[in-house]
Amino acid sequence: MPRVFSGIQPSGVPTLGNYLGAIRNWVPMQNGDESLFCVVDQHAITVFQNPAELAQATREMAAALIACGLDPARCILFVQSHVPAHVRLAWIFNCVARLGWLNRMTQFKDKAGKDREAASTGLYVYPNLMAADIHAYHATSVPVGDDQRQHLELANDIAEKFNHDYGVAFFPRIEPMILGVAARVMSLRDGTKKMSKSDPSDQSRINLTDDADSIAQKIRRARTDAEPLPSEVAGLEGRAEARNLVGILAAITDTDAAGVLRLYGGSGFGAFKDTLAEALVAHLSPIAGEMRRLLADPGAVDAALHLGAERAAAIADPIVAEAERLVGFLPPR
Ligand code: AQP
Repeated sequence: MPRVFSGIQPSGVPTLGNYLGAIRNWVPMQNGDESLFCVVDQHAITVFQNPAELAQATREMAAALIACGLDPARCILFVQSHVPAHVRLAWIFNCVARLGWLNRMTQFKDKAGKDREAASTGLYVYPNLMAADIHAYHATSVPVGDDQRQHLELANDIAEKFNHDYGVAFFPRIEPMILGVAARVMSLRDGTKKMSKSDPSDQSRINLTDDADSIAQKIRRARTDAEPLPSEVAGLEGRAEARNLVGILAAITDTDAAGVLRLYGGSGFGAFKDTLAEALVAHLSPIAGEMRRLLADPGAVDAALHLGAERAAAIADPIVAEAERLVGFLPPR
């Protein structure tokens, strides 16, 4: 099995989008030292984070990953800033990637908003650090949501240019793994925007820590249109909000949109939303409970992360040292 790497930002509480598009798909990929899952705090500060909240969110994210089924004994679970090899390689990649390539990144345009001059330079070079996260381990398999596809193409362009410039086949090609029927979960308030943990509106998302009442209330208030659900998938065309809710129920009940519409085609949204809320509560409540149990002993979570960082560094340090040697840096010792 190829080496797997994936990361998640501690920029808030993980959402249903992070869970269905990423975390839940990581669980069956656990394969000892061949599977690395990283809480990417250095990516998170590309947008200002309150320091005390960032530290807490980093630990909470690790607890969420463990509660969702990642076992620190069966994979390498760690925090990005604990392994300096990532930023060492990112600097080299800053010098390999071309401005024109970064200018095309749609996530930068989305996150920077209208006032691009005011965005951090970290946000701009974020994809170079992401490429370094992966290539520092010679990982070739990267499970991500659909929104990250463009960044992975860039990571391959960087590797190819590095290999070309230095005349070696050092960094392998990465294969994105875009998984699941809910590869892109959309905001509950706007079916054209993805669900995000940093969306200013808490009503736009389901957090993995939400209690049953909040989940039911958010689903009840989720935006929809006035038509009943169609019986065929083609009938969801042009109905972004309906498509999103159908997709969520499909993902949570391990079926597809056609399977959901076979059962609920012709129903109004009232009854459908009740079913969806019940399914979400049944699925997510045990995760929230396990997170609370883990966070009651923060020292144990931190200890697992420290051990994960040591195992990660043991893989990344020699790879990044070799990249530095290829570039021409004098060996430090
Ligand atoms: N709405 C989504 N649907 C499916 N997958 C999603 N992912 C994020 N949102 C959705 C996937 O979750 C993984 C971790 O993402 P991240 O935390 O590194 O960054 P992000 O994609 O920017 O996620 P958020 O929630 O939108 O965070 P903020 O609000 O901080 O920007 C990735 O694999 C991503 O594809």
